[in-house]
Amino acid sequence: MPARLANKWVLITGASSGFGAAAARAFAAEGCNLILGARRTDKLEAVAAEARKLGAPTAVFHKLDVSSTSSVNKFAEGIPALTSQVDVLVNNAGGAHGLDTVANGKDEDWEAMVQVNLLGVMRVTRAILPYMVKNPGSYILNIGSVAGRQAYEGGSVYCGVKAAEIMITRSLRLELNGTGVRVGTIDPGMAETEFSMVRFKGDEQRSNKVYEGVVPLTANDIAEILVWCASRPAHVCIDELLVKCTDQAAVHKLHRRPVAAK
Ligand code: NDP
Ligand code: 8X3
Repeated sequence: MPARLANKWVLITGASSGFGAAAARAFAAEGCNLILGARRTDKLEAVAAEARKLGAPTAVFHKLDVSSTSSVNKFAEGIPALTSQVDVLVNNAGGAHGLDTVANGKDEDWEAMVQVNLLGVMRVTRAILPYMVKNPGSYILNIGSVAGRQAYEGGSVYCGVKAAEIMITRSLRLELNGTGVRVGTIDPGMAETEFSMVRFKGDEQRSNKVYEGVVPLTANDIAEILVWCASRPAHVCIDELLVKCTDQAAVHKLHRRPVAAK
């Protein structure tokens, strides 16, 4: 029997766009309470309002910068006023900055990717774990990437931090064995979100090229998978899932249809 999600408490980082916002809507439709974090609070406010309309009994949001320990700790300090337990933590905040080769890489891009994708997951997990360990059946769902499983040119640091995310997930599962807390990584391939606009620093043309002629994953595809994982019975842990669009057989092997001339 699938677990009932109604009234569970779900905390999502990076809930202002893409997978995180779609996950907020999907968990809201299941009747979950939501705690949402990201830096853009105007976007979070809109996602939280939508979530309430979709059925979330509670949907609160707070500014969160996962690259700052004090921001993460302040975010977590707000939890006891809402609930004594977190049932699902979606460590989703992240992204790529640039697509430069190692030879041309920029310190600020490398540092941002390590801070958000690697240290961010560590900081948030450390801060939220006390609300999960007394709660068998709770689930930490980390968002990895196909990039953590396959290297590509210009992806050195992003591939590296997403590979680290897989190892963090595996270590944490070992550390939490016996507590009943589940830990999994969902590793998507190409999905059309704000990801490429962030990677290419607002260059819309370059960003659109990434998805040209293919049918990529959508944020909703990943949100549905997160809800499915969380709704498995407490004795079932989805450890690792690699999810790609059908047009993407491998990072470099994409089936692109001809695009009509404009
Ligand atoms: P988006 O750019 O749409 O979403 C990224 C989210 O992360 C935003 O909500 C952003 O919020 C948040 N974020 C970024 N930096 C920080 C920070 N320092 N503190 C808090 N929140 C932050 O992209 P996606 O939805 O695609 O990305 C979500 C996750 O999925 C990322 O971890 C990404 O690496 C991963 N991924 C994406 C794939 C894709 O092709 N789209 C494929 C595989 C994995 P804000 O800017 O408001 O802080
Ligand atoms: C995002 C997918 O292939 O652009 O994590 O790195 S990819």
